[in-house]
Amino acid sequence: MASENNNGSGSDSARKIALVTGITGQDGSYLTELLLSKGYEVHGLIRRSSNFNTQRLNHIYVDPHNADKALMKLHYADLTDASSLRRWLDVIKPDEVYNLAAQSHVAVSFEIPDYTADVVATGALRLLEAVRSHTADTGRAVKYYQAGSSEMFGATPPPQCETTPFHPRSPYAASKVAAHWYTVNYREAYGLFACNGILFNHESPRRGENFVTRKITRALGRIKVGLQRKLFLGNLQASRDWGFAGDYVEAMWMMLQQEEADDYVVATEESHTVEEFLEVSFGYLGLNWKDHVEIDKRYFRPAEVDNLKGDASKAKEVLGWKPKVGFEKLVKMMVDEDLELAKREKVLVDAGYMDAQQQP
Ligand code: NDP
Ligand code: GDR
Repeated sequence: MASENNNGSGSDSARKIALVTGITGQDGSYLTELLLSKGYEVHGLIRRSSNFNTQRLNHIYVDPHNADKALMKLHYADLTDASSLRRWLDVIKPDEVYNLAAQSHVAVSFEIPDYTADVVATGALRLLEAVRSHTADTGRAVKYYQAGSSEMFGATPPPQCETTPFHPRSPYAASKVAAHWYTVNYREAYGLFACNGILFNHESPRRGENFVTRKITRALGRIKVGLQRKLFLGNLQASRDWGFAGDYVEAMWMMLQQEEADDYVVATEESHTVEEFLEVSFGYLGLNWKDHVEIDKRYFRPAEVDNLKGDASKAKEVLGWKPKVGFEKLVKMMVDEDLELAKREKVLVDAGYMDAQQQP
């Protein structure tokens, strides 16, 4: 699906142009929908993969040969490749850059710490430097959004707001702290319009299947239709402030529409344990999670973040942002979609087109 040519913006209209890294991820797909609905031309950087990695964008994609309607364009690049970042900035000439790309799995960051730091921390620095040098050479103004995380607060107890000290508990979280301070530094040193969104966990039916919420709802759908019996999980007592990804990408956009660049916490201000997520989701389908869940020590982390609960007062007051989807609605949205997915899988399994294997 990615463009093989140097087909940059080529647009001579008054449309705003956005450049999104991590466009194939959960947030990238929601942000692209939002920006297209606001009349933007959206350019996404995608990395080369042996399989297509654009499933979350299939419903948005328009063949680039249909030039008038194809307002989302994809280009190969990588946050580990500085030259590709600078080149696409020069070609696309964006008004806004959203840096969403990351090795975003906390547990996996303990397995591949070096790579995680390269993409999450140094990758952000590469992109900031590309934006800085592009603006210096061209005199253009470019606004930059950095996808920061509540994981940066780590061991610091809730409620967590913009002034709460960071105490990261994983290579991923430490890398996000570095990216946060690189962003602040480029704002202070070069006057770049650069914002950090410190977003608490946000989920959706498009969430990656090895994050705990989606792992639960995916397994639950399959258990309900008889394709799976057991679900193996780690620490059920961790507490998270879970919101809906569709709400959170609006906050990203709002940050870049302000007069001044600043940093904002984005959260629902409610926290629930993994066990509560199990209660509500299994209860919704009339099942008891205790009949299906087993604890597997493999899913415990070398250092855990016990309790995250944000204070989003600043985003509410300054941006006028507030979440529309609460915890129960989010859980039900995810369960409904994954039940439908499991029913479709069941048809394929019954017809012999697919194995009834458990999800990893
Ligand atoms: P995902 O894991 O769903 O998406 C990550 C994206 O980054 C994917 O498009 C992925 O590509 C891309 N990517 C990974 N490595 C590279 C690389 N080396 N070069 C270029 N692109 C790369 O994350 P989310 O959408 O959930 O999150 C978006 C951002 O927000 C991330 O930075 C995450 O750390 C951060 N964040 C997320 C929160 C959440 O709760 N969802 C909360 C706070 C922060 P591919 O599809 O090929 O894998
Ligand atoms: P998190 O999300 O680490 O908060 O990072 P995840 O869903 O992976 O874990 C949440 C909590 O659930 C516990 N847990 C399990 N987690 C997973 N993945 N798998 C399990 O089987 C399991 N069992 C229990 C975890 O220990 C943890 O306490 C997410 C990512 O999107 C980051 O990129 C983002 O920055 C933060 O949210 C905010």
